[in-house]
Amino acid sequence: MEKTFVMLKPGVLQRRIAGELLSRFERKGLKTLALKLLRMDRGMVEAHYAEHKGRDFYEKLVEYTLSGPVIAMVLEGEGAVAVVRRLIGPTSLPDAPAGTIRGDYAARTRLNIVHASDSAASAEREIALFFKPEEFCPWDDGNQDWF
Ligand code: FUP
Repeated sequence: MEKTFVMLKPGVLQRRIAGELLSRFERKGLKTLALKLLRMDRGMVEAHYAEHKGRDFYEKLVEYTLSGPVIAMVLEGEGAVAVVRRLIGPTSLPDAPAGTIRGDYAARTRLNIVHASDSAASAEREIALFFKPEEFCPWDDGNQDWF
């Protein structure tokens, strides 16, 4: 089964909507395999957003990501990378449809409140940046046929 990485950015805890967002992933049937609250340091943020270094929005993006704790998680499901990207909606806020997380909860691209891996390769890299293997908690819910 495919795994993907999701990060709820600082605005989520600040606005007290972590439960609502986690609920969307659970409702869809994605399985939570690892989850933690953490405060990223600059080195970690720079590693995570390395591809954007030098872009005009980069410093503001780093600043926002450092502005409070984030919630990092690994979700599993069939086609999880693409499924989660559809649930969160497109990067550019004016294009994010109602019903997606970004469409429903964010008004500005820079503050789009959630990150999710955009490919299986990014998922692997991002999971390794945020989690040690022993932080995974595999479990059997007994209802796997439903999902
Ligand atoms: P996504 O994978 O959808 O999070 O999008 P990107 O990796 O392209 O962008 C990472 C973050 O940079 C976004 F969440 C917000 C920020 N960003 C901007 O502020 N302006 C842009 O034009 C593009 C991205």
